[in-house]
Amino acid sequence: ESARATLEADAEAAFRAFRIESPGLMAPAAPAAEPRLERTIFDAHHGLGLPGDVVRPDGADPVADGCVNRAYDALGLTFNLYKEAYGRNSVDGNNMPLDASVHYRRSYNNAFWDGERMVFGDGDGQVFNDFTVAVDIPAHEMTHAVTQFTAGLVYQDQSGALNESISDVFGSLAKQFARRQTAEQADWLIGAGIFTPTVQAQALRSLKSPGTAFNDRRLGGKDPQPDNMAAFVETSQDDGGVHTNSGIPNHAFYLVATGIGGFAWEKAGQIWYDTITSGELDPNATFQDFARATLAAAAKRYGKGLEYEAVLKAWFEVGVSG
Ligand code: ASN
Ligand code: ZN
Repeated sequence: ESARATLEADAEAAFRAFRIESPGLMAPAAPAAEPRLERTIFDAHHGLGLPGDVVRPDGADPVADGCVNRAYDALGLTFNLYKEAYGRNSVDGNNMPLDASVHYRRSYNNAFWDGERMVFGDGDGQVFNDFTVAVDIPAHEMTHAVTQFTAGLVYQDQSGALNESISDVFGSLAKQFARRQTAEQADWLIGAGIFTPTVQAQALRSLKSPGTAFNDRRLGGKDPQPDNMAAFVETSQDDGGVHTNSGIPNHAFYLVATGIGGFAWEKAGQIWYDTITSGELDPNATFQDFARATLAAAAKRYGKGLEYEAVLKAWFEVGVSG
């Protein structure tokens, strides 16, 4: 309880500073322009060159290649989540056209945002299917672009794990938004369906139960994600464990969303969105900095009611306090 009191006191100070330093920052900003969705899907033809050739320009009919159409649809879905839930026009807030390349390299077991575009591998067909089959993966990659244009979280150690977590949070929210599922109904999985049936894996990661998404020798054994600071992984690999320690803020978001209830993209998502767009978060923010910023954002938007309490309780449960 004293740790909780300290976190709350610090959040209180952060909130006061926030109010003083950013008058009106969270008032709904007038959009710079009418929202405009412009998608272009490219085919890298299994090579390294990017972006490759245009295979589906914006407004064109679906093509025979399912990867192309899934990427096209996922970009549209994620654009709509940001626009409809948060009033954001594309990843930069200014209608930046969205490009994605599919069929990058051969048997490539990953997807990424390269600073300009989303890129998807086909998977090796042994362990991984192609990376467009789970809508939360394109949404995760697109959210790296949103983070780049907003909080600018440095992709290393705790700020890197926060960067990763934000991509998982809005990736999962895009899937929930598409399915109109409440926090209770959602599966909270990232990458469900990207593994071939022989792999002992339900997904890449779980926000509901970090550490339980897979257990397969070919994936290095058991899902290594912690759900509490007590199990924080110190490592120099993976930019300081950004895909591992993201389990902690991921689970905090899950607890906030289920604590508040209803559609997670509404209040919980709004609090996280306000946090990354506040201009108050340091690019090298720690989990504790981020926790305080989410509390300040919750208080700013919803006052100190059940939403604020849910945020406070969630960070306490994952061991981020004091
Ligand atoms: N799929 C990974 C990600 O977006 C690629 C990477 O490690 N940057 O997190
Ligand atoms: Zn990522």
